[in-house]
Amino acid sequence: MSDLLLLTNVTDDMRKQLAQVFTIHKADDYPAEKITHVLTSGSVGIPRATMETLPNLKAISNYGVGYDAIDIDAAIAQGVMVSHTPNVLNSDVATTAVMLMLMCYREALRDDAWARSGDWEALGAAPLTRSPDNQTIGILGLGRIGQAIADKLAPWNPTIVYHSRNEKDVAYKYYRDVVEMAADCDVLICVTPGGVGTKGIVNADVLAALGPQGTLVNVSRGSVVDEAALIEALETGKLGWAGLDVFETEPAIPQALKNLSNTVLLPHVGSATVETRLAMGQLAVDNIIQHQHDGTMLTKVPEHEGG
Ligand code: 8YV
Repeated sequence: MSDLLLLTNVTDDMRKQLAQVFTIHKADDYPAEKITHVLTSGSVGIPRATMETLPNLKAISNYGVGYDAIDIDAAIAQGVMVSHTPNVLNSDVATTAVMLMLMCYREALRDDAWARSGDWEALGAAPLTRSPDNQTIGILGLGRIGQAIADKLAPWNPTIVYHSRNEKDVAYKYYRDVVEMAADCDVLICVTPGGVGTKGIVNADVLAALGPQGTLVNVSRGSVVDEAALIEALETGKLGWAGLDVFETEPAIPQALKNLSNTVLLPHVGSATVETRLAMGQLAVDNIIQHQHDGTMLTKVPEHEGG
């Protein structure tokens, strides 16, 4: 049996399948020279330094679509194949993005509190909210999840625009410049991969361009948004609202974001439904078991294809 280093929590069923093929080791005690396979998650990844202590490592299966916590260049240089779990989570992450946008527009948290607290009886009707209909919505990173978000938004009759590294063959308007796009948008939805290439791409200028009536939604990685600039913009009214599922130093969330009434905060649950986590877990297991059998993986990261 080959030796697998397990760096993330898995379900009993995943563990059972893995145990048929691998001797499973946990992060606190493993024989470095024997490890050939690693299973980790999007938020844990594997530090480059750890990877370098595993001389016989051949494959890493990432239980998540985002793999910015894995140093892909170092993995490829070490001859390690890396897989992730694309597609199976598109729908639920897109739902999370739409939900955050709607919660901001319709002040769902404020009005829930209004109903629970007795304010309705004491003060009367809650103040009016804004309609999410007919808005211009910018998608930052029009990949598979970005497209799913655009599709799910259709009933609200939006004008969809986008920024990606490269222009795509789609009907939506493309912006090369993120500030220019933000200036034309009511909502900016971040769904671009994390990592050095996108760090702080949503900066103070982008937030100011989005403006006092603007809404930021982030379901990608906390690193994509300059969080200090975001807090300043929300506190001073330069930006209207923010719906956030991810944070720069999660699970820690700055107290300032918690104190604001124009934020909706979620604990990185974009893909966290029973159905989707089952599908992601199965794909992560299938990838690592297939590699053990024949040296291939079902859903290798695009860098292996030179992408
Ligand atoms: C998971 C994610 O929460 O897939 C991703 O990239 O961010 C989420 O779906 C993450 O993989 C859990 O570690």
